[in-house]
Amino acid sequence: MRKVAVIMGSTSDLPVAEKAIQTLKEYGIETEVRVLSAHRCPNEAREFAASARESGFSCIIALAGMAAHLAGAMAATLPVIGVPCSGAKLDGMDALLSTVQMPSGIPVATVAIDGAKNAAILAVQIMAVSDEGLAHKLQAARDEGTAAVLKADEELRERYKN
Ligand code: RP5
Repeated sequence: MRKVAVIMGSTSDLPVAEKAIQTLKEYGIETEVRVLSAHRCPNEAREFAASARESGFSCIIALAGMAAHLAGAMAATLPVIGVPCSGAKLDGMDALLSTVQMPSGIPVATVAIDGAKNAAILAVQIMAVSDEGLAHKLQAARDEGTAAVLKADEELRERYKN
Protein backbone atom coordinates (compact mmCIF):
# COMPACT_ATOMS: atom_id res chain seq x y z
CA MET A 1 0.00 0.00 0.00
CA ARG A 2 1.22 3.50 -0.78
CA LYS A 3 2.06 5.97 2.02
CA VAL A 4 0.60 9.37 2.89
CA ALA A 5 2.88 12.34 3.54
CA VAL A 6 1.95 14.78 6.29
CA ILE A 7 4.00 17.92 5.72
CA MET A 8 3.83 20.99 7.96
CA GLY A 9 5.38 24.40 7.49
CA SER A 10 6.54 24.65 11.09
CA THR A 11 6.55 22.55 14.24
CA SER A 12 4.06 25.12 15.56
CA ASP A 13 1.55 23.38 13.22
CA LEU A 14 2.11 20.02 14.93
CA PRO A 15 -0.93 20.14 17.28
CA VAL A 16 -3.15 20.40 14.17
CA ALA A 17 -1.10 17.87 12.18
CA GLU A 18 -1.45 15.30 14.97
CA LYS A 19 -5.18 15.00 14.23
CA ALA A 20 -4.33 13.84 10.70
CA ILE A 21 -1.53 11.55 11.87
CA GLN A 22 -3.84 9.90 14.43
CA THR A 23 -6.65 9.38 11.91
CA LEU A 24 -4.30 7.85 9.32
CA LYS A 25 -2.98 5.53 12.03
CA GLU A 26 -6.52 4.40 12.85
CA TYR A 27 -6.89 3.32 9.20
CA GLY A 28 -3.54 1.52 9.27
CA ILE A 29 -1.94 3.83 6.71
CA GLU A 30 1.81 4.26 6.73
CA THR A 31 2.61 7.92 7.22
CA GLU A 32 5.74 10.00 6.77
CA VAL A 33 5.75 13.21 8.82
CA ARG A 34 7.98 16.13 7.77
CA VAL A 35 8.56 19.82 8.45
CA LEU A 36 9.25 21.56 5.14
CA SER A 37 8.62 25.26 4.70
CA ALA A 38 7.82 26.73 1.30
CA HIS A 39 9.47 29.95 2.51
CA ARG A 40 12.29 28.84 4.81
CA CYS A 41 13.55 25.81 2.85
CA PRO A 42 12.02 26.07 -0.64
CA ASN A 43 14.63 23.84 -2.29
CA GLU A 44 13.97 20.91 0.06
CA ALA A 45 10.19 21.39 -0.27
CA ARG A 46 10.44 21.39 -4.06
CA GLU A 47 12.63 18.25 -4.05
CA PHE A 48 10.15 16.42 -1.83
CA ALA A 49 7.22 17.31 -4.09
CA ALA A 50 9.09 16.36 -7.26
CA SER A 51 10.04 12.88 -5.98
CA ALA A 52 6.91 12.11 -3.91
CA ARG A 53 5.33 9.79 -6.46
CA GLU A 54 8.43 7.67 -6.96
CA SER A 55 8.97 7.67 -3.18
CA GLY A 56 5.75 5.64 -2.84
CA PHE A 57 3.24 8.25 -1.70
CA SER A 58 -0.39 8.30 -2.79
CA CYS A 59 -1.12 11.86 -1.75
CA ILE A 60 0.23 14.70 0.35
CA ILE A 61 -1.42 16.47 3.26
CA ALA A 62 0.17 19.92 3.60
CA LEU A 63 -0.50 22.09 6.66
CA ALA A 64 0.56 25.71 7.01
CA GLY A 65 -0.53 28.96 8.57
CA MET A 66 -0.27 32.67 7.75
CA ALA A 67 0.86 33.24 4.09
CA ALA A 68 0.39 29.51 3.53
CA HIS A 69 2.10 28.55 0.28
CA LEU A 70 3.19 25.06 1.28
CA ALA A 71 0.23 23.14 -0.19
CA GLY A 72 0.57 24.97 -3.50
CA ALA A 73 4.32 24.37 -3.54
CA MET A 74 3.66 20.63 -3.00
CA ALA A 75 1.28 20.47 -6.00
CA ALA A 76 3.45 18.64 -8.53
CA THR A 77 1.86 15.35 -9.60
CA LEU A 78 0.16 13.78 -6.58
CA PRO A 79 -3.15 14.93 -5.11
CA VAL A 80 -2.48 17.56 -2.43
CA ILE A 81 -4.84 18.20 0.46
CA GLY A 82 -4.25 21.58 2.04
CA VAL A 83 -4.98 22.34 5.69
CA PRO A 84 -4.98 26.05 6.53
CA CYS A 85 -3.82 26.49 10.13
CA SER A 86 -5.09 29.10 12.57
CA GLY A 87 -3.11 30.49 15.45
CA ALA A 88 -1.92 33.76 13.96
CA LYS A 89 -3.61 37.15 14.09
CA LEU A 90 -6.25 36.53 11.39
CA ASP A 91 -7.56 33.26 12.89
CA GLY A 92 -6.55 31.26 9.83
CA MET A 93 -8.41 33.32 7.22
CA ASP A 94 -5.04 34.33 5.74
CA ALA A 95 -4.00 30.68 5.47
CA LEU A 96 -7.40 29.61 4.13
CA LEU A 97 -7.29 32.07 1.23
CA SER A 98 -3.61 31.41 0.53
CA THR A 99 -4.27 27.67 0.36
CA VAL A 100 -7.57 27.55 -1.50
CA GLN A 101 -7.03 30.20 -4.18
CA MET A 102 -4.90 28.16 -6.55
CA PRO A 103 -4.54 29.05 -10.21
CA SER A 104 -6.43 27.00 -12.81
CA GLY A 105 -4.69 23.71 -13.59
CA ILE A 106 -2.90 23.34 -10.22
CA PRO A 107 -5.48 22.10 -7.71
CA VAL A 108 -5.20 21.87 -3.94
CA ALA A 109 -8.14 20.18 -2.20
CA THR A 110 -8.52 22.57 0.72
CA VAL A 111 -10.31 21.50 3.91
CA ALA A 112 -11.57 23.74 6.74
CA ILE A 113 -9.27 25.83 8.93
CA ASP A 114 -7.51 23.31 11.23
CA GLY A 115 -9.49 20.54 9.49
CA ALA A 116 -6.71 17.97 9.69
CA LYS A 117 -8.99 15.05 10.52
CA ASN A 118 -11.02 15.63 7.36
CA ALA A 119 -7.77 15.91 5.39
CA ALA A 120 -6.81 12.44 6.59
CA ILE A 121 -10.25 11.02 5.81
CA LEU A 122 -10.08 12.50 2.31
CA ALA A 123 -6.65 10.88 1.85
CA VAL A 124 -8.13 7.54 2.93
CA GLN A 125 -11.03 8.03 0.51
CA ILE A 126 -8.59 8.63 -2.33
CA MET A 127 -6.76 5.42 -1.46
CA ALA A 128 -10.03 3.51 -0.96
CA VAL A 129 -10.91 3.96 -4.64
CA SER A 130 -8.58 1.03 -5.33
CA ASP A 131 -8.67 -0.67 -1.90
CA GLU A 132 -11.78 -2.60 -0.84
CA GLY A 133 -10.58 -3.03 2.75
CA LEU A 134 -10.22 0.71 3.25
CA ALA A 135 -13.59 1.30 1.60
CA HIS A 136 -15.23 -1.07 4.13
CA LYS A 137 -13.50 0.68 7.06
CA LEU A 138 -14.71 4.06 5.82
CA GLN A 139 -18.26 2.76 5.48
CA ALA A 140 -18.12 1.31 9.00
CA ALA A 141 -17.06 4.72 10.36
CA ARG A 142 -19.92 6.41 8.49
CA ASP A 143 -22.38 3.83 9.87
CA GLU A 144 -21.13 4.52 13.41
CA GLY A 145 -21.65 8.25 12.88
CA THR A 146 -25.19 7.65 11.64
CA ALA A 147 -26.00 5.40 14.61
CA ALA A 148 -24.67 8.01 17.06
CA VAL A 149 -26.86 10.78 15.61
CA LEU A 150 -29.97 8.57 15.55
CA LYS A 151 -29.34 7.56 19.18
CA ALA A 152 -28.95 11.24 20.20
CA ASP A 153 -32.14 12.07 18.28
CA GLU A 154 -34.05 9.32 20.08
CA GLU A 155 -32.81 10.54 23.49
CA LEU A 156 -33.77 14.18 22.78
CA ARG A 157 -37.20 13.23 21.52
CA GLU A 158 -37.74 11.23 24.69
CA ARG A 159 -36.45 14.04 26.98
CA TYR A 160 -38.55 16.81 25.41
CA LYS A 161 -41.74 14.99 24.53
CA ASN A 162 -44.97 16.63 25.76
C1 RP5 B 1 3.88 29.10 8.51
O1 RP5 B 1 4.02 30.14 9.40
C2 RP5 B 1 3.86 27.85 9.33
O2 RP5 B 1 3.11 26.86 8.69
C3 RP5 B 1 3.19 28.29 10.62
O3 RP5 B 1 1.80 28.01 10.63
C4 RP5 B 1 3.40 29.80 10.61
C5 RP5 B 1 4.25 30.29 11.76
O4 RP5 B 1 5.46 29.58 11.81
P1 RP5 B 1 6.43 29.73 13.06
O5 RP5 B 1 6.90 31.15 13.06
O6 RP5 B 1 5.64 29.38 14.28
O7 RP5 B 1 7.57 28.76 12.81
O8 RP5 B 1 4.93 29.05 7.59
